[in-house]
Amino acid sequence: MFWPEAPALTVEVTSPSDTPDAADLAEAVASLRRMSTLESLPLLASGKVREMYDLGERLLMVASDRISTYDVVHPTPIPDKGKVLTALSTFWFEQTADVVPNHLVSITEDVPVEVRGRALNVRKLDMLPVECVVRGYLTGSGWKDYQSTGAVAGITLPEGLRDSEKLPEPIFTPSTKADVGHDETIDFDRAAEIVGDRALMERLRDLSIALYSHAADHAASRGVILADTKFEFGRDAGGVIVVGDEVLTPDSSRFWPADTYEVGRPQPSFDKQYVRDWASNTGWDKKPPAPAIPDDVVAGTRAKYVEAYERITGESFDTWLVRVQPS
Ligand code: PZK
Repeated sequence: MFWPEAPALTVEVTSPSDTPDAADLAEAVASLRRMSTLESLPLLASGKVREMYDLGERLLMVASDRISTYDVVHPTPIPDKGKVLTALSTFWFEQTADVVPNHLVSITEDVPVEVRGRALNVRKLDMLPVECVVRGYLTGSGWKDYQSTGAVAGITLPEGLRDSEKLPEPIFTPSTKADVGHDETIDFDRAAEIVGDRALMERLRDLSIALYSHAADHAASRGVILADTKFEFGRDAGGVIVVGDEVLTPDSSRFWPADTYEVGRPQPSFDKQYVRDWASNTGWDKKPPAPAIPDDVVAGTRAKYVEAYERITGESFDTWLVRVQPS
């Protein structure tokens, strides 16, 4: 087949047989799509689902369409996932700018056309070495820790709480930033030790709870429960505390539809439930490599991400695409 628009890229295809077949080539193309490589900028860091590039004075954070379930990235992208998460993060940065300053500089300035909509131009910060987690509901590792100890991050909770139950008030449950493997929940004193400044840690806790409460109230008004979320803070050149990373997205938070919420059982995740349910039914053992996702599950999952964005912001996703379009 003649392909006039073929990009000038070299792909090394590893195949079990000597000659790569159509499936090998399809996988190679899918792998290139997942990489979302910007050749023009120095790559500073690459995470499971996003990349960070150097813009000189600033950074470019690029969200890919990669998706992970059970901590393993699937070989199949979810179209527009990176754009939806970037749009949602931007919505919350604008919404909470009066609660705490954030690192967002621009959604268009110095953002290359090929990543428009999925990338943010942000300020360079000195990142603080703890994850700032806030939980309004008892789920995930919080529920596990409560069941075995009656406490989460050193905070003793009332007896008799059930799976997914709303807490009497949001709690701050910081964690370590693990390079590999899972972040580990730590108590406030340990977090203060790691940061080396107790007053600073108290400020991070108060800012985190203020951000969570603001977002949870907004989400509730739109029929969405914000169960928990994770923030990352840094300091700017003047020492001012700034919230960085992505904020209040499905990759950093648990969003539950309010209309099907039921205490006493795990809640279906707004965005990933399709993939999780499908993946469980395939008999996948949740160890790498993750299986490719079929078209109908991809389409259903994409629709859920867009629905989450539109439900939370009250804006159509197309409005975002127009807003970031090169003029
Ligand atoms: C920063 N990460 C996480 C890892 C990614 C992102 N504003 C900032 N200033 C300096 N450093 C960071 C930020 C932010 N946000 C973020 N690590 C450093 C990370 C891997 C890939 F895209």
